[in-house]
Amino acid sequence: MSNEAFPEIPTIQFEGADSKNPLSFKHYNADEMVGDKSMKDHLRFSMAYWHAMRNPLADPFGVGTAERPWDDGSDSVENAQRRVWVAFEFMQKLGLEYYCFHDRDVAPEGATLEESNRNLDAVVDELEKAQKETGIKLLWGTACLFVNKRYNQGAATSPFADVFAYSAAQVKKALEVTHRLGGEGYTFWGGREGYSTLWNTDIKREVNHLALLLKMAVAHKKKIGFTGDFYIEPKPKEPTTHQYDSDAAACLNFLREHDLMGELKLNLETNHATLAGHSMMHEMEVAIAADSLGSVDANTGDELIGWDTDQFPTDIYLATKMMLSLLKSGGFDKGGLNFDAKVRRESFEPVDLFHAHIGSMDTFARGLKTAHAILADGRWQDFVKQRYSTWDSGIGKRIENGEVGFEELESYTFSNGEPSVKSGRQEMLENLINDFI
Ligand code: XLS
Ligand code: NI
Ligand code: NI
Repeated sequence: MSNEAFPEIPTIQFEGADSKNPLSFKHYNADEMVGDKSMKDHLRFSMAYWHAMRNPLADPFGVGTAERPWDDGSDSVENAQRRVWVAFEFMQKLGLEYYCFHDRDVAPEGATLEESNRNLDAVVDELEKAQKETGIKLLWGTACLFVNKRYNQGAATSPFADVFAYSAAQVKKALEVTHRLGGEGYTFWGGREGYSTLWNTDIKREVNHLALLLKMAVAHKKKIGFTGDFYIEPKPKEPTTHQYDSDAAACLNFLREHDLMGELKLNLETNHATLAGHSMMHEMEVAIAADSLGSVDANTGDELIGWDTDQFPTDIYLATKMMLSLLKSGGFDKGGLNFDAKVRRESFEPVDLFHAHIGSMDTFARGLKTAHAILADGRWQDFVKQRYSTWDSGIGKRIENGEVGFEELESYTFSNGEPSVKSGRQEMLENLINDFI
């Protein structure tokens, strides 16, 4: 079945920075070593099935524009099964080794849960075959708990107990197929877990229900022997006015409050950080500080448009910052860089899907190489280390060790006098980073 969807597009090759061929990699050279790992093992790129294969490219003002000649436009299982082979041809041609999906992206929802499960199984059969044939793996799976009308007031946080039950049943199945496909992770994005108005909302109850669903999922994970990581994906708003998983710090607080730390890590998305009023590096550093960075949804927003525009990331400075945080933390374990991004409504031809992924893969390859060079140089980390060096001995060490309290610090200060404070050197550091870009 392969070679049918993109007959004119060859396997994308690395041709180097001087190439003028738009269908080539200029910087991403999968097997090139950066430090002790190849580029592909550092970056672990993944295709987001819902965007690459299912997004019709509609916006609030206009219908979908996407031309997808392999798709017959129907909601049939056969169409969904055919699409699997298109997805794998696409990933193979780009050298993408992972993909992510929601249950309802890959298979049509039926009239009953039983029918939906049967549809899903029929498509998962194909996914399993295609994975075996190509070696492409599942980075993470998830359940779509936000498109169907039943979820209009939330899934786990719906005021209606039967909707919670339905969500649990849907997550159970999605987790089982993720396990069957050897998925390395499972993501919980709280699609509509939030509120549109406080006039009708009991926050305490809703948030408790969300924790209950996650606890059931953790129990089921253990029961079926799924060893992948669980992720929670922060997003502050959209579609609801306020989403409970609003940012990395809110998610960590939620996990701690409900005894779920260690059971779930974070899947951070760049555009969601922007919507939360944070930089992506901030979100990554917050997650890393709590030992909870799991995976990344790599995309970008539009600074001038206030919604989740899910654009392909092409900002080299941003990619460099992300790679600095990632490398410093030791890199991905089971996570990866999932392109949770869609081509613009104006970019409606199949080849645009290639341009988009090529550009982002090259962007992160550059970010990776630059971040590696900064770390290898060492001046940046040395500066930060030096900045905190008063904590490594003397009074600083005694404070960190919990050996002293107010009394001792008062008498210490009486004899020590005015502390010596040094410049933060922000501009010097900004220049230092720029020297590598
Ligand atoms: C939407 C989210 C979604 C999750 C998976 O904004 O980013 O795509 O990644 O449910
Ligand atoms: Ni996402
Ligand atoms: Ni998003």
